[in-house]
Amino acid sequence: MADENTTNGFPAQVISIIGNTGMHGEAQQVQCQILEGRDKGRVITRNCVGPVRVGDIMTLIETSREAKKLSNRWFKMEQRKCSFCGKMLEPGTGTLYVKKDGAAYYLCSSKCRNNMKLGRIPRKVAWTEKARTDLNKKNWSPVGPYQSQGMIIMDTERTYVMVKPDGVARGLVGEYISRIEKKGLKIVAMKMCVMSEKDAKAHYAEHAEKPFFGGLVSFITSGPSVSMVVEGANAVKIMRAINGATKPFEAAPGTMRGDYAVDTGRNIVHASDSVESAEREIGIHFPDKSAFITYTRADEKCLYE
Ligand code: IDP
Ligand code: MG
Repeated sequence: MADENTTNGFPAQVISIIGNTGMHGEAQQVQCQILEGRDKGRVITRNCVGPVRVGDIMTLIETSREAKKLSNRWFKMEQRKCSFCGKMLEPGTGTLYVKKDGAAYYLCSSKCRNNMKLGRIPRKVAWTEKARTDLNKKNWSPVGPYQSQGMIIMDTERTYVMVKPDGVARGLVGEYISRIEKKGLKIVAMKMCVMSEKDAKAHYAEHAEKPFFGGLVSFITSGPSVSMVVEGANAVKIMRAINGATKPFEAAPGTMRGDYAVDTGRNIVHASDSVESAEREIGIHFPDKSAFITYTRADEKCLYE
């Protein structure tokens, strides 16, 4: 299924193992953060065949056009060398160190680690001054040994959604969360706050020139709102569909706005309009990565094929 001709992949790091699919006993669902390329920083969920550990760096490889249509992608593990001595690492050996900025170093043994910390000159590879400084600053952490392989099948995305102050005031938070949960999407971060003017202006920056901008910012900051990050396959499009059209008189019955709103300026909920907007908006409202919680829903096996 993978197209060998399209190998210009980019790396993604496994940040958590979120469940076993039960296939071959080795298959597992992992959450990865993309480290480079146009999707840098994006967190994705993949089913991996083969043993994969937290901290593994995998290369995301675009698949053939046919497979792309199905939004399928495959992962391939990178070949790794010890960052100190340059020796090829056998699968299942070595330790991966990951810096806070995502840079990854592999060390084959504690001897190499000590040598590196002591600032010794490696025999075979150029250990850069920057990397040595990074290591001495201790702003990195070991994330365990790695093993090879990893083939990835399913695409997951995150979106930012909000119950606006009118929705909160009208007691519609529970209704909205209920719809998200029943649909099968996963809430991975949630907070109630009164949005600051700065965040509101950043959030609605695309509307800065519109006549309703001032009113929009003052309304969105006028009382508590509930912000969430929602995850799942096609989460962005699904949440837009759950919300309904911007103008409530155009919103279909069965959508939040179709069921509960009348006026465009009081349309109770928000959802990012694209993956790019979602990333931007998540960055504004959830700048702290520790706000995200990884867990498995009991019904995930029924939700995804
Ligand atoms: P969206 O929320 O469906 O993404 P946008 O066009 O991005 O819709 O507009 C952002 C928000 O600005 C809307 O949800 C609505 O609250 C408000 N808004 C949009 N158009 C108008 C308008 O013509 N008058 C008043 N408020 C508006
Ligand atoms: Mg919008």
